[in-house]
Amino acid sequence: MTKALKGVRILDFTHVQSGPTCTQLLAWFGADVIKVERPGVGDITRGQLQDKPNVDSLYFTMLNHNKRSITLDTKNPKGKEVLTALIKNCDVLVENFGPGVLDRMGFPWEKINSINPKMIVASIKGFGPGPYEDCKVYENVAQCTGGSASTTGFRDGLPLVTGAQIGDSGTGLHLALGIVAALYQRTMTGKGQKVTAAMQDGVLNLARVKLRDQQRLAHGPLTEYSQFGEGIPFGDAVPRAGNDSGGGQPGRILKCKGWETDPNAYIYFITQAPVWEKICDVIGEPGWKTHADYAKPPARLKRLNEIFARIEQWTMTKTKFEAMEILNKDDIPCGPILSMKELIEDQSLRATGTIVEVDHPERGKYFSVGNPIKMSDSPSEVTRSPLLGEHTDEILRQVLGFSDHQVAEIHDSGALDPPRKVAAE
Ligand code: CAO
Repeated sequence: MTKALKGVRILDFTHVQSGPTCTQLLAWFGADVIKVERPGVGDITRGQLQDKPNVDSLYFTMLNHNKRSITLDTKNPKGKEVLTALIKNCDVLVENFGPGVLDRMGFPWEKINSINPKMIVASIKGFGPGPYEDCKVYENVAQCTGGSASTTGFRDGLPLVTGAQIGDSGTGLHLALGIVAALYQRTMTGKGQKVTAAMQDGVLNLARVKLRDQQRLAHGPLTEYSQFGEGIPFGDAVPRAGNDSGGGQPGRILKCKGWETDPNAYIYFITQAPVWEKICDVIGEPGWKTHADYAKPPARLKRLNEIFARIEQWTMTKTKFEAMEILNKDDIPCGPILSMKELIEDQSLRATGTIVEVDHPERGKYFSVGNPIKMSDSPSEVTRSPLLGEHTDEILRQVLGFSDHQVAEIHDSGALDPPRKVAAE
């Protein structure tokens, strides 16, 4: 079976998390992703958060599946020649260097476009044009500057960052979509273009409902927020809403049996209006079906704390899985709080390839998250990440067509060696 992006070649200049997320997705769709890494060092994450000494970290391996690795010192004159050949032979260059790095390397957009007018140059930066455009950015900075942290957490507590990497992986996803759209446009125009995704913009896009609420505030209190029922006035900015549901159907995280010792014995429970009567029956409050204080959603909004406290009395008598089973029979939307331990052991996620076991020559077997996007005609198989420079000679010969003599010249030039070694020679 063929793959959706078969025949597309990516010059992958990405590192850390945001860019590698993007190019890993493209690789899963069948693109040939050539990761260009600094000789001797490679992507810094190879050596970060190592669980086993002297082998590529899970941080690296889990973000760089299905890619090939070439090491190249792009500041070495011969290295620049090889990079030029790569630009000629690839369809897309993806990078998430700090601001100005590609220009300082001697490869601004204009030059790349003159070398290969069909090339799409896709970049992730922390910020778009404006006061912060020159700043380096990591995940949590993006969460803080994109509106997520100010709206996450409890009203009376600190702003919070989330475990989901919405700044890095979220922006990588945005960029991947931009690249695929640019590739499609190129089939009609024949031209490349610049594609940029700023992490602040990506986070703000994911926090869109909070920008919605910011504007609703001008017209009155946000009635679905707990603080409305608690009689606490709203300020001029969207407050943190704890675990309140972000939609029009009130929801909360509630304790389940075992919560005293298990930090994840909780369930998310949504009091969706169409199933309100079923909820009343399940929790043993049939009188609430007709009582004026509870029967209709607007009346319930002022009593959410009381209502959820009563529902919690019921959920505390069940495990989160028992509660899930009972509630789903009645179509009541809910979800157990699943730990990473439970997810990694989940057989249904294994069966769909969302959790995969991968074998690596140096670290052995490990689990990873496979492609979450399933396509009926472009299956994704997850293959291990490359060792540093594993495919250097293969790429020089097979992709760039260099002869034995040229490859020897490139080796002799020091372009494939760590700069430190060159300086010592
Ligand atoms: N050969 C020679 N030099 C290379 C090279 C290669 N193959 N690959 C990289 N380099 C050099 C660059 O040329 C650059 O040198 P100069 O600063 O002298 O021009 C240098 O490596 C450092 O690049 P950098 O600024 O990208 O890396 P950093 O570690 O200082 O910063 C980060 C990291 C992530 C903060 C920064 O890259 C960034 O802001 N990226 C954009 C936003 C982003 O993606 N952030 C998410 C990261 S994941 O949390």
